[in-house]
Amino acid sequence: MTVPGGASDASGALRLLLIGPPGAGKGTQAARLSEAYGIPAISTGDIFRENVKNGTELGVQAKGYMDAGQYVPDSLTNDLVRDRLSQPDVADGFLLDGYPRTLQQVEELDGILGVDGFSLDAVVVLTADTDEVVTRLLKRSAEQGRSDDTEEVIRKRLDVYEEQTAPLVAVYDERGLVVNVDGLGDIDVVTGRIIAALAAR
Ligand code: B4P
Repeated sequence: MTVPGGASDASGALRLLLIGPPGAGKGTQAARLSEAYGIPAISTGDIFRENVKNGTELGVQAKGYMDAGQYVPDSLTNDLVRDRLSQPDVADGFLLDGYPRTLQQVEELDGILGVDGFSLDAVVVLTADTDEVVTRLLKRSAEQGRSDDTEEVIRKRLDVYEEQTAPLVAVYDERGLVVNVDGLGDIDVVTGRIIAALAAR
């Protein structure tokens, strides 16, 4: 499915990125957008957590970084995305949630897509202020007990985001791909904002 009146390539495939600080609502919105557009949502964070849960070699390697609020090394992350994007279900498009997060990952993704002559249609940047995201993540911590949702680790993750991921917005903005969306407010309202912003492109 394509965005009515909006971005997608000649084949109708829609390739989106979702960028935002921890707690901005990436995972929450990715699930809804996946359903709305009929494309798989691929969350590197979810894939890492699944590997940690199953005690795989990748999970063992990733866990220490995640628990400290650090990014998992590019080499591990890039390999898993390269593998995931080789699966047949991405033929009609995909939504990458939480990847790329570093400039090196941007280059890697360019390379992965470039081999097939594919390009991105839009990069949705979800914004939310620090107080709000800390509140959300502490609430999630109380509900789900995620090991990286302690206040100290949340603050570290926010610093890492500012340092390593925020600069990606300028890179994609230069390519004319960025769609800024306010992530504050009711979850359905935020979904509506994203869909409207993509349709307006
Ligand atoms: P992620 O899983 O991506 O975790 P996150 O940034 O916290 O976002 P998440 O999607 O879970 O939360 P959301 O904002 O939706 O990454 C976890 C870790 O994995 C990273 O720290 C890193 O170590 C590693 N990793 C992942 N990708 C990597 C990469 N590319 N390179 C290197 N390392 C990588 O939601 C947060 C909470 O807010 C939820 O409880 C939700 O219910 C709530 N919420 C959402 N929207 C709301 C709204 N509108 N109002 C109120 N609450 C809302």
